[in-house]
Amino acid sequence: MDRYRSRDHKSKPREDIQLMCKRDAEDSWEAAEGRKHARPERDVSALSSVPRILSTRAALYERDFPVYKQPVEVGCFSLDSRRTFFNDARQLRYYVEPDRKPKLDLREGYRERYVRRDERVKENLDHLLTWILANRSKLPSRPAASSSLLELDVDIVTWRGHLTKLLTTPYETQEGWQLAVTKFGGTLYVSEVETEAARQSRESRTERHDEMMYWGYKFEQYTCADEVGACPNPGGVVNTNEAFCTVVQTRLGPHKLLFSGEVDCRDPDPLAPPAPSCYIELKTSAEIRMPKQRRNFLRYKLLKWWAQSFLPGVPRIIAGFRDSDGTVVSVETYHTSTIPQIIKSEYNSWKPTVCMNFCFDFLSFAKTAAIEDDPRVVYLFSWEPNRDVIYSVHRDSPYTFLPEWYVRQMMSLPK
Ligand code: 0WD
Ligand code: CA
Repeated sequence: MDRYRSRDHKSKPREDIQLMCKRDAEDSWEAAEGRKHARPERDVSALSSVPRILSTRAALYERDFPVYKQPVEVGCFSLDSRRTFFNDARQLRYYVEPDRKPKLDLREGYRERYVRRDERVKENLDHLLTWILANRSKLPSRPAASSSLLELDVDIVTWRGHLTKLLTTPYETQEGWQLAVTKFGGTLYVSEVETEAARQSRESRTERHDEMMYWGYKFEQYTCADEVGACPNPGGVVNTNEAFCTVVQTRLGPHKLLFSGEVDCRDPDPLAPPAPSCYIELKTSAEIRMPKQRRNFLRYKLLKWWAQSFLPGVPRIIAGFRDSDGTVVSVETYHTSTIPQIIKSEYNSWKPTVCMNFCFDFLSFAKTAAIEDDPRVVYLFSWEPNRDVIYSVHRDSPYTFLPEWYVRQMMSLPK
């Protein structure tokens, strides 16, 4: 079945795209073309053409850990309670350690003081694009090959959350994803498209689930203050429109990345290391009582927590463990860099190198697929658990996501 795949992954060139086993390939042809017949025969010539699919099988990505440069913060921005953009850190909050034996009621305020962001509004990359336009002069540029314009010297622009989904894909068994990719000025812009399944699950969310989503934000309110030295204000309103986002630059192998992620708070010590090392990610999770709960926590939750914080170089994750009534009864610090050691002893656990190599290969795959440099063209990459990544091409479709204001302003800056 490994007809097209080299067995010695370590000797493979890094840019190589993992080809798939025959059965996976056939499955995705059916999914992609929506038909069972007239499948093209594979022959040797297929090897030299652009790959049409990418396998997500973990075993294919067990190579050496790829080069991932220490992420550097190049800027930040804030979104206020009405989702208005500010090119500054006004929404950054400061961590305040809770008591040793806390009793934080996460349910308090759910009915009276909870303002939810409207999740039907799809913002795509818009806030990040606004930030790029406002900070163009600070970003590395390269002369464009075919015009008198300056291009961003970046290969990929996206949200951190989209990269997190890529990192966890080889181990994900529940939720698929769709990523829209547009090549513009030599840069690939990657923006998520809500899947039909995700839309249905959002629209049929139960009251209990909605309340549990609130718990994470309530924990932030108990542990964050607006100013250094101030106290948290658990009597205030929880408004999920508000956000502080860091913008970082880094490199994964040859892929130069510029991405942004929401940051919960920072170390209040003014002598703490510079961003992103002073940032802290806050999480809540159910108390661990049974071995099975511990196993699920290590296998699934810590994978997501690690991927999300490793990407932007956030070194600490502070977790509030809650009982079934939604009361935080203990608080634990996880160091992002030591999570791989915590999970290593688990049987059949996840591997950081698999996550990073899959992301690496997906970005290479996207670069070979998205050849046409046109803001109105979208290469739509789709993945469902137990399938390969497939893609389709769309011109002037509802998938187009780069706004006209961005394209126009990027094209109006001469060299
Ligand atoms: O409109 C959209 N479809 C999206 C908007 C998709 C992805 C992100 N965003 C927005 C988010 O609202 C956020 O402001 O982009 C910003 C940054 O996102 P990210 O950091 O790349 O996203 P991710 O790493 O998935 O989430 C980070 C935090 C979450 O923390 P937890 O601890 O739960 O992982 O951002 C928050 C949340 O606190 N967050 C959101 N808040 C409101 N609405 C959402 C959301 N849809 N997604 C994440
Ligand atoms: Ca968080």
